[in-house]
Amino acid sequence: KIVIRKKEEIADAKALVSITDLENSPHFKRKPYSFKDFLLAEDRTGIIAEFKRRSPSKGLINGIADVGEVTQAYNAAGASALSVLTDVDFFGGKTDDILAARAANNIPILRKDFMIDEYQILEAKAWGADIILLIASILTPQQINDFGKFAHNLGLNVLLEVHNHEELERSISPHLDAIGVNNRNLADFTVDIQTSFDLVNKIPDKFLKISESAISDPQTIKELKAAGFNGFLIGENFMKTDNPGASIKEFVA
Ligand code: IGP
Repeated sequence: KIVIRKKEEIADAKALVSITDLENSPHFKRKPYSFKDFLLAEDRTGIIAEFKRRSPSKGLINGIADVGEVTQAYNAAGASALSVLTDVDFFGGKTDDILAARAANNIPILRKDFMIDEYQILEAKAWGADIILLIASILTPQQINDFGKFAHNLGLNVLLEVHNHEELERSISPHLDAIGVNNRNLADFTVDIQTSFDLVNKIPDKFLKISESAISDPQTIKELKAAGFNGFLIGENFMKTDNPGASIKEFVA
């Protein structure tokens, strides 16, 4: 089970880089890419392709892949967006990963992490991300609304992640752009694609609809699309191979 770092630990990190320094980052002035434009673009696949070294459920997935190379290959294969893990403790992510992905690509990047403080949203912008993730199960409705508003004021796109109907209902806010149904239960790591089919019609149509996790074949994407999903977040299926770039190419062929 994932135990989220306490807010005080993040507060410690604030001593390292001041908010002013974050705001002075060269990326901070850039207008973030529109998640919607890339998800719905005719020449893109709707796939949000993830760079993930390891996970709490699977352990080591890929210890050698180069983040610049892999994300460029994802982009070249038609990914609508990139997802880059920056959580260190559970996923072996690094700040440098998102910087390297940004330097190599001009499509939207999701900072994949457990956001529990506005400071992390400033980091995301400073590191060149376009989208932040808010996970309903670890945030109050008030936090979701406040963080969403904070991100929108910075021009960032906001993806809310839910796992059941109750989380969805309590977390809806005008400061969201996309709602992702995580097929993986973060409490026990069980996966079930049916979670997406069960929730899709409960998501208001003004939000982009994303299905997340455990997607491993193109046929599932066809079915999810037919059910109303616009986006498909895929990590392990590509990362577990020796060549994630070749693997996405084959997947979309
Ligand atoms: C990708 P998968 O099964 O394709 O590797 O899943 C992504 O959905 C998953 O990494 C994820 C995740 C998260 C990771 C979904 N929500 C929240 C960390 C935190």
